[in-house]
Amino acid sequence: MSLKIYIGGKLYDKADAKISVYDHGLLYGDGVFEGIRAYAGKVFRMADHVDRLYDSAKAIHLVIPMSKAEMAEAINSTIKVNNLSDAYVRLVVTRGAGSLGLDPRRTSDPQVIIIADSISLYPAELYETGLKIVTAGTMRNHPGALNPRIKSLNYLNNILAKIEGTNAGCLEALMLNHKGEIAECTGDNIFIIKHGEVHTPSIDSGILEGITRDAVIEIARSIGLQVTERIMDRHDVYTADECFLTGTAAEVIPVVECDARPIGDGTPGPITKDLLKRFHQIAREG
Ligand code: PXG
Repeated sequence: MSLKIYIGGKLYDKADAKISVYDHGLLYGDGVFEGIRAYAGKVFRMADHVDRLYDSAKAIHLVIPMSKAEMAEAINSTIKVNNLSDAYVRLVVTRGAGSLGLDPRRTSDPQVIIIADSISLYPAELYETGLKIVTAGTMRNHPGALNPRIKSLNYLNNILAKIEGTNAGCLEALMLNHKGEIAECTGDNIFIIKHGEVHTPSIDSGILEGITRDAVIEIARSIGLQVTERIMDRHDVYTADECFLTGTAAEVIPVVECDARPIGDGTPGPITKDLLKRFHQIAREG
């Protein structure tokens, strides 16, 4: 059976799921998105994802043509109609089709697209052995240009950073903000462990406020770990005892090397492994 894609309230076979080439989402990257997971048929942190989507839309003056409750219902029914239980949902809201020219007033009919499928970001063995990362020269968006808290359809600088990483033989790249401080990786937030405490860049480091990041902070605090959100620099990563990344697609993945320096003893650390295990448990329990 072909995958069914939701567009504007209707379901289409994957091959027939199309939007206009005049859509400003395509012409200008004018739109917002979310990446959401479902475990055992239940969406993980649905309300947080829907809230962030509407916040991103508001920030770009985009009115989503349905309520949050209707959006949550559309996400659930798209997963269900495809008979998926563990799923990755890619939700996109575009500005809609219009005439050529930047002005959003030339568009009408924002498109809500929901793809329920699966995703595998990194090879499974890297969850055991850990990722190597390098710092990219391409920096994260300047908050005064496009605030990184907006999950917009403009991911080109993250894509350029990702290419820098893969060109250097690493599957992920570390992005700095315009001040040279640690921001995040191209689609994941970053954490380090030092002396048994957890540290992660604060929101004002110019990052996306990751929902997996929030979940991991809660899990860490619930087991008595000290978690500090702060300004961090590369020295903090190089000298960390442990490091890991979080994201909806990546979940929790250890990092064992940064810029050719082994992190800790160069293998995934015990706190990272524990948090990874607990995250999987909590995600599956709902
Ligand atoms: N930072 C950035 C820049 C992201 O895009 C995260 C952190 C992690 O946030 P969450 O809320 O997922 O814990 C993201 C997540 C996709 C896709 O194609 C989306 C992301 C990452 C990778 C792929 O759907 N966004």
